[in-house]
Amino acid sequence: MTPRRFPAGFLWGTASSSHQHEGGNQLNQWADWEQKPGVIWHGDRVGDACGWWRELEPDLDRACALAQNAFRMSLEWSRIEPRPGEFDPAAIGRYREMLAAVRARGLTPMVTLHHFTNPRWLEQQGGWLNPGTPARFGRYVAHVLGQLGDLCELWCTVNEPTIYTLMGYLHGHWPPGHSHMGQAMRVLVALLRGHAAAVEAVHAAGPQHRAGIVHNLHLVDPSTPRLPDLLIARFSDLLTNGCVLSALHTGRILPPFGSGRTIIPGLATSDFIGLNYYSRSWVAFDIRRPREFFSRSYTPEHAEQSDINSHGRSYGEIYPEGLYRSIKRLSSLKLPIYITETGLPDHDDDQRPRFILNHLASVHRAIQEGADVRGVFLWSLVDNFEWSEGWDLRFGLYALDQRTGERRLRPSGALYGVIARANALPAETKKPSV
Ligand code: IFM
Repeated sequence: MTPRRFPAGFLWGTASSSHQHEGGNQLNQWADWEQKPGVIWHGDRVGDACGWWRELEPDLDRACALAQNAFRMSLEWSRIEPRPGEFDPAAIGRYREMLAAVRARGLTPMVTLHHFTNPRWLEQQGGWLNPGTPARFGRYVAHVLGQLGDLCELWCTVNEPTIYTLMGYLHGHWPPGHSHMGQAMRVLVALLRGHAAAVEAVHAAGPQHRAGIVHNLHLVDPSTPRLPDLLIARFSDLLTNGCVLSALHTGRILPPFGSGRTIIPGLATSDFIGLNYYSRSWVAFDIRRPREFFSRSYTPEHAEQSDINSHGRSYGEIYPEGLYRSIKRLSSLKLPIYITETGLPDHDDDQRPRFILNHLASVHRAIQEGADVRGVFLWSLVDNFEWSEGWDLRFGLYALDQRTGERRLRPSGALYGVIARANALPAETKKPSV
């Protein structure tokens, strides 16, 4: 057997976000949220996170030691625009240093413009429920491109709009802690408007710049082939994936989010799509659950599952075939695809090596069949602050001891380095079962 090669110039990286990795920021809505008792597992705090606001370089060197050639990070809106319309040159200066350090190491930067956090002042004005927010975001992005556009060309506009909406406005596990379907729909549409405004600002900065949204494609499969289960799975998929994907394709917002005639100018002008893939859910029709649209979502016990979260359930089923299916589905958008995140919480690293091999085999298979996948970014280089799950879920290729700041390379990290260096999967890797 020959090794399975990836295309020349394929990007191998890891993904991160400002709030989860930088530390020491008191300016966004999460800094307020973590003061509330009981909202974060074990009462954890983000604290110094991975310390990147002070010093990013040693972790970039670790990325290079794993033969990486790309690095995805996000910018913290609350640091750059701490008061409405007032931009902080010191924050821009720090991001210039960080991006210069990324580039100096031969890593291609990919920068996310909105990764779940809002400046406190924006949140106090209603966040993404405020009709002015998409345009404000567009102005912020134009400022960023003016200040940092010489250091990066690949821009992710909004990270996982469906997850932001679900967690903050339906489940209420994230700020602002609401549970309101009408608000959730408005927020999702506002994030899509924000994406369109950001694409426009990125494009205005020059033809070398490329912009795309990052969608978390959470697969939803019916528990049986019976009609009620099929229909409920279809409906869940529309809410979870279809609404965003069709909007990107047509520029229109489908019912129930819009009238179908709601057109967002610029929505369908992305240059690429970012795919975050982690897991899938199964759904069954359940007449006893009207508040959940008569659906029961679950992971079968026989499925292989990753570490347990604060609700006593696993973070999700480990299902490599789902990445192949997700790439095939996104290919219909006819845009280049970046796997902007995939990964799993696995404290003792006994699942991650196989996870990496099998998920990359899925990527390779899709590419062989013609999918235009340009790169993969694993979540994440170092253990980091996992939002309402705090510090218990460990996604890092490097384990982090928060007390000492010490990093320890996990075997899965070393394996990822071997694959990136070869730009190929080792020959002996078994294909994931279908
Ligand atoms: O940590 C998150 C990240 O912020 C967005 N995508 C999923 C990751 C793991 O849950």
